[in-house]
Amino acid sequence: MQQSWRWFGPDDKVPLHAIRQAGAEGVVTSLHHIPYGEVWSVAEIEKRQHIIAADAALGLRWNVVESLPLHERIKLGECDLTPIFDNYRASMRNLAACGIKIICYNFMPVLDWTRTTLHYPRPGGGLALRFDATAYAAFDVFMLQRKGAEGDHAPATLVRARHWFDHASLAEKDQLLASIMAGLPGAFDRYDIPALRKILARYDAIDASALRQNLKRFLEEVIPTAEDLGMRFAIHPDDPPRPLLGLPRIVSNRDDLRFIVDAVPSHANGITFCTGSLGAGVGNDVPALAREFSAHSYFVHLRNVTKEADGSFFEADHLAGDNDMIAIVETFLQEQARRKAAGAHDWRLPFRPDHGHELLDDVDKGAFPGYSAIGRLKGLAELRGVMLTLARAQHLPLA
Ligand code: DNO
Repeated sequence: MQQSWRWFGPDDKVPLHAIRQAGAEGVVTSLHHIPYGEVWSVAEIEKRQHIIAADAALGLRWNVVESLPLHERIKLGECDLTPIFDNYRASMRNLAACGIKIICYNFMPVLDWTRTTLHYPRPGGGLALRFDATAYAAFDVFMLQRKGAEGDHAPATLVRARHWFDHASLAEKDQLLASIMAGLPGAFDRYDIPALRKILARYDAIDASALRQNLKRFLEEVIPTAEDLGMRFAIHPDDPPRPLLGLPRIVSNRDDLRFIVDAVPSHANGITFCTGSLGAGVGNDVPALAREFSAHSYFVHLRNVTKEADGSFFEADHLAGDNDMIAIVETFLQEQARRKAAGAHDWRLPFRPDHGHELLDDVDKGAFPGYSAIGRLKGLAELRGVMLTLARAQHLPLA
């Protein structure tokens, strides 16, 4: 599998040479400075490519786009979307012209990944990302004061949430809002509470089936172009995989993934198999999902979570937590072997160690939440060990 590493561009506190030291060669990036919905020009794409490849000794190249973001209006299905789809296809053509063929995107309304704490202490002083059911309920019911929100939380959680809200300082409440908003790295839209209420209201009439139709429409607009260009689309699952703030989420479980791959059947229409996002879903058997959907997966995010009884979870070490990472990796190595045997030129599956704890000198370095240097280096090293061992034992091609 192609060892890759997410890099947020020249503003990323983790420099390119650190990627090489960690042992990755693929760089996963996005043009975060271009507003959603505008065209990515060849000049801007090449500029980023040149920065990545500037020091040839590092041997790095941009292999996956994460993400080519969707304008919110595509998810909302609002107004005339023709110019937005045209722009999206123009960006696709420009990326393909530069040799970049794998596009990761998501279809989460309003928010991307969502956590309530970015610095959850682990034994020894490492820091992890955490989603806490109590803090989330306090935000939803008492800070946002969303109509009907009480019904979306367990009674015992509501009692704890009320207590949290009554005792939290203003700074703690601000911190909670900032943590919830942190999942939009590099994005233009950051919401305060009034702005969040406004954007949520635009989704009032959109339930899960309407959102699914909007996703299907998007796929119908872009997948034929992707086929022509030899591109692979890879939708990222919802994180966490459940409705949030009353918003529907439609990339959360087996049925959702099935709907997506069947909505527009095509080798260009695939999945980013994110073990951490899917792994936070109580009903998701992630190794089984990997077996079922590996043939549709064009990009893999490897990380783990530990779930708690009330719906909270935190990000565990890459090889610890609730999901059997060894079994999952084995499935993807076998899928690579299958692709290679079938003669596919792009049989190597890019993966990245997704998120990492803040460890040792990571602390206070100001990297994007989840995207520390040492924490991810550790995750990648562990995963590489698993891959080498499995590949040798089962005579599977590695990369
Ligand atoms: C979290 C990431 C997501 C992902 C997007 C893809 O760290 O996995 O932010 O990049 O959802 O569009």
